[in-house]
Amino acid sequence: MIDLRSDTVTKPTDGMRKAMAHAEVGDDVYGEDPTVNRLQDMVAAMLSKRYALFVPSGTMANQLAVRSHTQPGQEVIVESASHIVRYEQGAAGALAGVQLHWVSGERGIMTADQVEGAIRPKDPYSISTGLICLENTHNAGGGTIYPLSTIEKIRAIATQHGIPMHLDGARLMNAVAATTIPPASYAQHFETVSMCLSKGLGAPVGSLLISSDQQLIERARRFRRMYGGAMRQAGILAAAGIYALEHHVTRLPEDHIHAKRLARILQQIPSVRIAPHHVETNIVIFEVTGQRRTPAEIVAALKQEGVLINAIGGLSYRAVTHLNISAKEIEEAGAVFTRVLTH
Ligand code: TLP
Repeated sequence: MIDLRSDTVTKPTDGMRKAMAHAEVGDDVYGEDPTVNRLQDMVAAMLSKRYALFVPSGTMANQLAVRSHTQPGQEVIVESASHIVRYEQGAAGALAGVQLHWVSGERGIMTADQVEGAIRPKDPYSISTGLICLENTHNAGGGTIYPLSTIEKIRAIATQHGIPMHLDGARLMNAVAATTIPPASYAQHFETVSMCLSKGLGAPVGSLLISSDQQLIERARRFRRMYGGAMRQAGILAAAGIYALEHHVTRLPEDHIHAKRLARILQQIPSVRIAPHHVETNIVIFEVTGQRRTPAEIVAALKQEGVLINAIGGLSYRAVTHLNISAKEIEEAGAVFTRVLTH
């Protein structure tokens, strides 16, 4: 089966499993897991920040940021198709008690003017804006990279209004691989960054919340406990993350080449609508038109031929490349798409 549903489906390699098996561990609730501490230090240094907190998932990292930056009753500016809006089960409202203010970006990218327009006036009756969140790369936008110049403009506005910024950097390293802009150059514009080890980097579990603000990280540590994310001998998981950072970052451009190749194959299919130049990293989003079949039937027909993808609403589908997908499998998947979608 060629599994293109997500880059979350990767399996740990033998080398990664060995690193996990031999990890030195301790109780991380006491701050005594040397491998967790090493991973946290490593990621903080990578982003030129002072602290990092290891958490079970990207969702938890985002939600700790939302909860730690804001007070219940505040508003958070987010892009309308962002992960925080679409895929976190309403946690910002349910757990942090904030309201989300959606801004519809172009393939997930908001402009500085849009963000500025969404900031509430500071008067006694308006809701107060507590946080601005960006997502880089933007998942539902099609793995879109936030231009650094746009981030800089949004940052300037946020500073002017005294509003902190959080980056959902679940796939920050894909943006780094595609642009060669160092992770710290992105991170410098945000009070907090979340980063996932379990997407393109290929670790089985784990994300980090990264910041230079000690008080904020201590608040996040308490909320991590509240949300059930304080783990014990988590070094076994952190070891996989360290291995991923040491071995799987430099290979990310391969996934981007595969995604572009897949987009070009899809472009040749008459029923498919796709702009290959919009494929910037490892996510390929496309539409299938003129079908009598439902999206679920199309997904099932592809599955029968050995290719897994996700239908993501309307006429749209998502295919994601990752470290368990080879160039040969892209060609094989391309042939299946051509066969199944030409009917
Ligand atoms: N995204 C998953 C699904 O939840 C949609 C995927 O398959 O792409 N931020 C971004 C931008 C993400 O894409 C994801 C995962 C997360 C956060 C959450 O990470 P996890 O799944 O670890 O909670």
